[in-house]
Amino acid sequence: MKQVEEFVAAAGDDLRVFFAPGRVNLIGEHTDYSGGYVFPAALSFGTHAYVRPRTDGVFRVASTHFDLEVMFGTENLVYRAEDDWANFPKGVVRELAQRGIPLSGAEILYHGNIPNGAGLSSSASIELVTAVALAALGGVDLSRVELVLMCQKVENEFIGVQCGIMDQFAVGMGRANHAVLLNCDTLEYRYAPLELGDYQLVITHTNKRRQLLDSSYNERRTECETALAQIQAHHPEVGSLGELSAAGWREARPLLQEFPVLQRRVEHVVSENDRVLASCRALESGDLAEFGRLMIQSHESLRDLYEVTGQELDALVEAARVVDGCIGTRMTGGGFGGCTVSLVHREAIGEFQELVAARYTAQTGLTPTFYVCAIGDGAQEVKGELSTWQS
Ligand code: GAF
Repeated sequence: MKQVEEFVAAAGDDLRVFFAPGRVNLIGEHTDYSGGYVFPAALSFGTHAYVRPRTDGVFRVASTHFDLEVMFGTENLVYRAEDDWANFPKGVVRELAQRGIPLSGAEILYHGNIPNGAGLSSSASIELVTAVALAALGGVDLSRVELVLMCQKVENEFIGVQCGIMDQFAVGMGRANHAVLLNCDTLEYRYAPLELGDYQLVITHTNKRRQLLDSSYNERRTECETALAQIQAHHPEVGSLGELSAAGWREARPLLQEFPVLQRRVEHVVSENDRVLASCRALESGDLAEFGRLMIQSHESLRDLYEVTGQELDALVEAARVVDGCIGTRMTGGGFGGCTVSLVHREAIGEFQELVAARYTAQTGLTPTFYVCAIGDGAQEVKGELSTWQS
């Protein structure tokens, strides 16, 4: 790509290149901000940041996908709607500056291939690639988990999306060919090898765009907080919804009997949490059929109890379920549009794409996009020969 080549040529020996992936969540949806479990993996595609250090404290950020170019310093940084995607790097610079990290400015060109608004964490990818790059430029040794938490703070406080920790964690901490089982309450985690045998993960994009900021995402979080407060009024020992066992929830459920919507939300969180642990066990024992069944149950719970799917995601899942060779399918990410993830026999992938596209288009008028996924590593500096990563 010409813009990248020109940037690389102009930067010469000063050039540094960083990469942060997108993520796909296998199961454990809308559990992170309730202190539950999630089971995401980093994708092999994501965002590259081509960086040329400056010495005047000024940042100039540009993207190969948008015309917008924004310049800013390290002080008085505020969210501005017209700065669009550049609010992510601005927020990161603001956080780093507040932590006293030396920031001498930089030219940054972003070049990514995560579809925007697809629920594959394009925002966390820009945040992490910026944070990892600027920490490296500043020569500071912030731990990766610190950077992950910092980027979540950017999203919560600068952008205004009350997201949990899952996206930033997967993007910052992912490992090739592994999923991460993360306890979002304690941040304890472990990697589980993604051994899928003859099956592959296929992401299908509804091509219905949505942004968490204008979806009901924040409303769901508030509902969970309200439900927790009601439960805590009688059971102060319950620290988070993620802590509730199925038996604990059966006992607490009558406390919310006047709030059927809240009951449904909690029911989802508690059952989804169990499904994450069961999925991890199924994967580790090679029981992919069980893993697939749990994916489908997860989608049904997100559709009926948590109400974050919508007709496009439901149409994709229904279309996928009837394809021979597809043993599991569900929405992934925040919902309200975005993508599904499906477990498909490698020999059935062509047929899967054909049948799902035909049924989905007939039902919605939209054309889906498919990505057969490879699972990659978390954010990092890219070293080595230009030709291996250039554009
Ligand atoms: C979005 C959020 F950013 C995550 O924190 C998580 O809540 C997810 O939606 C739903 O599981 O991706």
